[in-house]
Amino acid sequence: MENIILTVKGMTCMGCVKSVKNVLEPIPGVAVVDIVLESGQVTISFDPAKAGPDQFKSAIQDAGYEVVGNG
Ligand code: 9UX
Repeated sequence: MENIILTVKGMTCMGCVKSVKNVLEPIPGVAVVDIVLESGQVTISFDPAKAGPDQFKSAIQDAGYEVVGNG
């Protein structure tokens, strides 16, 4: 298992947090998604053999939020 932290812009309430969680959690290989609303930090624990950062970024962007960086 590997961890990545993405910084996401545009989440303004816990509903947004839930929306982002809901698009990431079903991705095969994703084990844990932890989101801090205030900082926009999205921590994803995943199996690198099955999923990766590009896929996470696309899913977040498709949900209507902006990925502004790693870490
Ligand atoms: Mo909260 Mo996010 O009511 O788009 S869900 S602002």
